[in-house]
Amino acid sequence: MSGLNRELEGLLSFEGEACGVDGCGPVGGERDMAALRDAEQGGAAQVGQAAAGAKPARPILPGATIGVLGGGQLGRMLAHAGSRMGYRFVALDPTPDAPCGQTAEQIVAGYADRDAARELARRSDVITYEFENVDADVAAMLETESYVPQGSALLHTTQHRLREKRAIEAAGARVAPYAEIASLADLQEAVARLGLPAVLKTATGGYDGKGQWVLRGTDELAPAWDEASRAGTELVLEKFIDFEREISVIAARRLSGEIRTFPPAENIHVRNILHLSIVPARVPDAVIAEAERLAVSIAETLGAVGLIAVEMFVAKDGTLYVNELAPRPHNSGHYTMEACRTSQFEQHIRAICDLPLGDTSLLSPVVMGNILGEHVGPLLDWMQTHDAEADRLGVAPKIHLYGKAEAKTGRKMGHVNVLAADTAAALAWINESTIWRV
Ligand code: AIR
Repeated sequence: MSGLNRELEGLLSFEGEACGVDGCGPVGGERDMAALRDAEQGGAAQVGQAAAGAKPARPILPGATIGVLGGGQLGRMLAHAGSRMGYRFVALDPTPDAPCGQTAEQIVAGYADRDAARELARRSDVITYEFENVDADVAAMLETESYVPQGSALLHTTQHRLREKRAIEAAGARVAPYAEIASLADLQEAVARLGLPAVLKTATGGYDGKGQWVLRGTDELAPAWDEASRAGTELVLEKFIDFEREISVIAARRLSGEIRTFPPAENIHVRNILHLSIVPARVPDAVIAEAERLAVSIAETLGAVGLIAVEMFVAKDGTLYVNELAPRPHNSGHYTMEACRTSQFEQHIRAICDLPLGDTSLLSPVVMGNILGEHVGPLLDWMQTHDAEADRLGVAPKIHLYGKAEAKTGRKMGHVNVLAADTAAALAWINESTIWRV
């Protein structure tokens, strides 16, 4: 091994965010080292300017710039994890001073702006996305003109519920019975066949409960059709699964095929928005093992690179139904930031840069609680007081805020990871807390 490689090996030898990575991260002159390394490898990768159409030599090493389509909280937390490892970040997002733009460089432009996307490519060695609603055509253009290891095919699949369901079924997993809806007559026929309650969803564009109508009575069909058909996208009706629990598994896959999964999270939603993720999930070990097996099968079948989050319903008899997929860091994986040896954000960087994946072991039981717009005021009040209840229960609440300017009701503004000796203590603290009373 050359002296240079030994030095690079040293730069990469840390494991996860729990190792005091702050002390390891951004190392001066990484760009020079990367350039030197490229010279050693025959100059295949041009750090800072991925040549059009050329695939940079893998792996992508610290000193390189990671371009992110989307500049929200997921991009921000990716940039936090990646900059500790020595990467630079540039995000493309239409909102000035976006959450990721506060910790990385930002190009302020719409997702469909091809010139801006080309500028992102010019400034990046590798491109990723943090939001599935980024423009798929732009992602496809970037895939041919620069380096997008995740590819645009998975984005194309997961941007559309019907395509996504077919892909899940092809991976050998179950989905809730569903029907494609193109008219009120289709809706009436599907409801007669699948029964009520059922959920009408837009095939594209929805997240956090947006673009969904729960149907409980036949009198609700026509009004829901009226509203949903105005969304200008195809619609899908899903049979409502009477589930016992909702869980999710996040898997990471590298181009080389290496896959690791994070411990499944049990998710509790309020008004269709994730409220809590409880880890370990309170389901039998056999369900955990099956959920992890399905996530691996889906990641493999879809040829995912980077993270893929798999949301599932656990029916009363233990059967798992896959609800939806997200080819990016996921809200239900925020618990990994303090509670796992490697966070989902570091793992995504490792996967897209083709570095060995990190250990995903759980360090502590944890409950993640989302901070929505309405919770920010109570959270800020709580932060200024000594919390005797946290001491009594032996819990450590860790605060994450995303730097969003507007605290609208229902908007994700941050989260709290409550570390505890067991999830019951963390849940007891959350129930007692004044933060989530509204
Ligand atoms: N996001 C992406 N898919 C689902 C979610 N929650 C994150 C991304 C995106 C941000 O939410 O980080 O950029 C958008 O948040 P908002 O509050 O501006 O809608």
